[in-house]
Amino acid sequence: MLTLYYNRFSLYSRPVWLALLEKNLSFDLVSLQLNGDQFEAEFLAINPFSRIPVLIDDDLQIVESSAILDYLEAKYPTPALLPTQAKELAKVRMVQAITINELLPAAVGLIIHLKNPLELEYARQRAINVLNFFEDLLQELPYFAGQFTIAEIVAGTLVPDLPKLGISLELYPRLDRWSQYLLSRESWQTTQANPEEFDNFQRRLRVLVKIWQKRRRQRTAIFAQRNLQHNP
Ligand SMILES: N[C@@H](CCC(=O)N[C@@H](CS)C(=O)NCC(=O)O)C(=O)O
Repeated sequence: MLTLYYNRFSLYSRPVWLALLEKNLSFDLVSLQLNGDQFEAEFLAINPFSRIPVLIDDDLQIVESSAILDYLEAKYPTPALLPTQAKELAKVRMVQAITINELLPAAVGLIIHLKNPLELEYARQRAINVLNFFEDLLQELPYFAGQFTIAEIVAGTLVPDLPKLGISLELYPRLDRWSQYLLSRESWQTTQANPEEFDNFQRRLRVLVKIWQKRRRQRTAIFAQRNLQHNP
């Protein structure tokens, strides 16, 4: 049996949740609040890096969202969420990495830097840079790689929400059409937050990010201290 440790609003967890739904797998969900429960010993035994998602498959514990997505693809290849053609695979991996490395930090910046105009503008520019790139890459195709893939699953958890963060998709008609289509899929309807939930999530994230950074610094200091005691 598959078990996914997640949070409904976690931008890293949602692609895994979507992949499980798109592949029609049965699975259990265990929700973490991320208000400190990720630092409890019980969860650290599952992921010592104190992050979600984690997928458990019998005696196997998999951390890191990309590793989980690859595992699901290899173990449950139908329906396929990765293309086999070199060019199409490159497109999927580009969209996946750019979403995680560029768009996700930009979206977090748009949420947490409300009172810092310089940081806010940087986050806006970063998001716009990604949108321009994705609009070109999508061409007139329904999906980035011609078929529904992990590119949709990963970028599709963020791009459709950008208007709620003040970045309209009007200038990106291909991405806008693509987003509307994804939002109509059953798996998106199951996992998508409604506007009120999304507002609450933004408020919560502003507080949580500070708690996570503080707790992580404290844990690092404790490890360093222990290390010093064992190796003076
Ligand atoms: N590289 C990891 C990142 C996971 C991650 O940062 N997850 C966030 C939730 S979206 C988390 O668990 N944060 C808790 C924390 O930082 O303490 C992955 O791809 O799975």
